[in-house]
This record gives sequence, structure tokens and C-alpha cells, in this order.
Amino acid sequence: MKSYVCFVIASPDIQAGHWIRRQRSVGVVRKIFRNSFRDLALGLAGVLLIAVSVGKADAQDLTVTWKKVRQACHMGLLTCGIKGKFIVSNLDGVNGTASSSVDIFLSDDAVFNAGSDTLLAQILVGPLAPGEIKSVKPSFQLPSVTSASGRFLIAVADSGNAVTESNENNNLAVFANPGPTGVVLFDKLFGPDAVTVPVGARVRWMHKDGGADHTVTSGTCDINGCSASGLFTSVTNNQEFLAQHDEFIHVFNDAGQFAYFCEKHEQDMTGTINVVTP
Ligand SMILES: [Cu+2]
Repeated sequence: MKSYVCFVIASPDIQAGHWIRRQRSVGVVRKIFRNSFRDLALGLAGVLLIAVSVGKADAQDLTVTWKKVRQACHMGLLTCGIKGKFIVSNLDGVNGTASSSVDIFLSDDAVFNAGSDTLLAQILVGPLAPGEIKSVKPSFQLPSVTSASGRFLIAVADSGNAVTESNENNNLAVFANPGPTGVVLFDKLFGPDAVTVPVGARVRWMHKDGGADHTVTSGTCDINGCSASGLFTSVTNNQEFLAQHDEFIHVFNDAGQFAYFCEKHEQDMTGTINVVTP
């Protein structure tokens, strides 16, 4: 306010010494400044509003990246569980306040399709500050008699679109073929009975079937019985059958589909290893 008075004193009207004119003059100048300040305040508010709407105060830019996925399956009625780790990042420099989830889908291919892919789990992530990275370790069961072996786990950040994102096209992470490279012998079955592994994989069969006798023998079966292909077998000179807690390991160095069976239970106990070039 003092600056207005200085300005008024310096004006020719004030030098004339007329009190009323001075009062009027001061009033006019005050009005001009009041209006200027009102305009300035309105202008600033406008600029602020524009800045807020351009920056989207609620915007985040979420991305998700798989770090690891491990599937383990048990027999009986086949049940498989997934344990994994992924990170979710907010790449946007603006504060995010909205909460979001990462949905995990099982897909037959690497392309996400909300209509045909199976939702396996929904993991709450919560709001992320600008640049924040959150590490999440999901652990969940697959539907019964379902294996992710040879298929794709697709993690989708903010799949419900709860968050306004500056980029909505970087929300997917695909993990191909989450194992297992292990097969369990249980209840006179191999589980999972079909496993897809990359070339060079070391497949491990684990006997978890009490006192039952089993073998793991490459070959095919039909109604007349089974015939060994000679590629691999758990049978050795010292041990005909695998016993509880025994393991058998074979390394698959060539791509292809390899059928196998148990020499004791034959066509009732068969499995396949699909070896693919990654
Ligand atoms: Cu058997």
C-alpha cells in the first residue's frame, strides 16, 4: 500500500495541494491497483488451473515388469500354484493418488485378450508416487486341472482403468512358459502330464506316491501296451522301480514332442514333454 502513496505524492495533482482532489486521486489510483490485483489474482488462478489440468494431478504412468515366475504342481486332482515377483513403476512425474491393481491372466499366446484370457489373480498395488517402484510377490493357485506350462502369464497394470494415465499403452508384461520343469509322480499319474520346456531344459521327475512302484520310460502306448523308444528311462541295473522320494532327471537337448510312460502302469500312466526352441 505504501507504494501507492508514494506514487500519489509524486503526481502533479498532489503537488497542487488540493486535499479533495488528492483524496479523489488516491481513491482512483487505489481502484486502479485494486482492479489490477484482482485481474492478476484471476490470471494466476487461471494459469494454475491450466497447469493442473495439463499435468493431470491424478495421472500416473504405470508399467509392470516380471522378475521371476515359478510354477509348482501337485497331483491327485492336478493343482498348480504360481509364485512370482514383478515390479510396478509410476513413470510419470506427477503425483498419483488413485489406487490400482495388477491383474494376472493366463493366455495361450503372448497377446493379451481380456475376452479369452483367464483372470488368475488381482493384486492390489495402491497409489504410487512419481518415479516410485514397488516390488510385489504374488502367490496364487491356478484353477484345478490347469497348468501354465507352455502358456503365457500376462500381467496387466491398472487393467480396470482406475487410474488416469499419461500413457495407457505400456501396461502389459508377458512371461512365457512358467514351467514347471518338474513332474510329480502321484496317485499313479504324472503331473502335469504335459509339460513344455525350452531346448536344453533339465526335467526332474519326483516320486511322491508312497509305496507305489513307477518308472519314467520314453515311448508310446496303445491298447496293446507300451513300447519304449530307448531315449530315456529311470530303470537302471540296480533299480527297476523308483521309490518314494526318488528322482529321475533327463536333459532335453533337441526340440520335439517326447512321450513317456510308467512300465508298471503302462497306458494308465503316461505323459509328454514338449521341447521347444525359445
Ligand atoms: Cu507307475
